[in-house]
Amino acid sequence: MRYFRVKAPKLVVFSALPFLFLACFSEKSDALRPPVDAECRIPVGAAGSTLVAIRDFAFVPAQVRVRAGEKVTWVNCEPADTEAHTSTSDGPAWDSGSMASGAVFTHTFNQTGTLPYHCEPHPFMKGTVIVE
Ligand SMILES: [Cu+2]
Repeated sequence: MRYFRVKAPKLVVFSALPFLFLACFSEKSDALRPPVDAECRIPVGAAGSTLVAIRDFAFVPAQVRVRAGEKVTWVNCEPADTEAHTSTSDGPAWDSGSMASGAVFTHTFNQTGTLPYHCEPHPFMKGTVIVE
């Protein structure tokens, strides 16, 4: 009988990575699964919010679409030794203030419109909330 080397374990590790990443900010993971890691806890109160992760100096996803009256929650998923971020409207609509690793900020969007925002310390970090 011939012996075949099985490469499956490596494949399993790689195919699991996208799911681990998604689990960080998927609102479906809320309350159903334990936090993925210490830096990125999904807050229980975020159920019903559209979640935006802050990770690798970017807002993920960079654009979200909500209906008027709905909430968006930002979660800082960076490692503990990373500089703080903010979620700051380009206009006066909202400003999270400094968000350290693990911090959570929620804003309710009552007015329709396209609202660009950025991170104060890192202006290259940009995102958009579209309120319909
Ligand atoms: Cu930042």
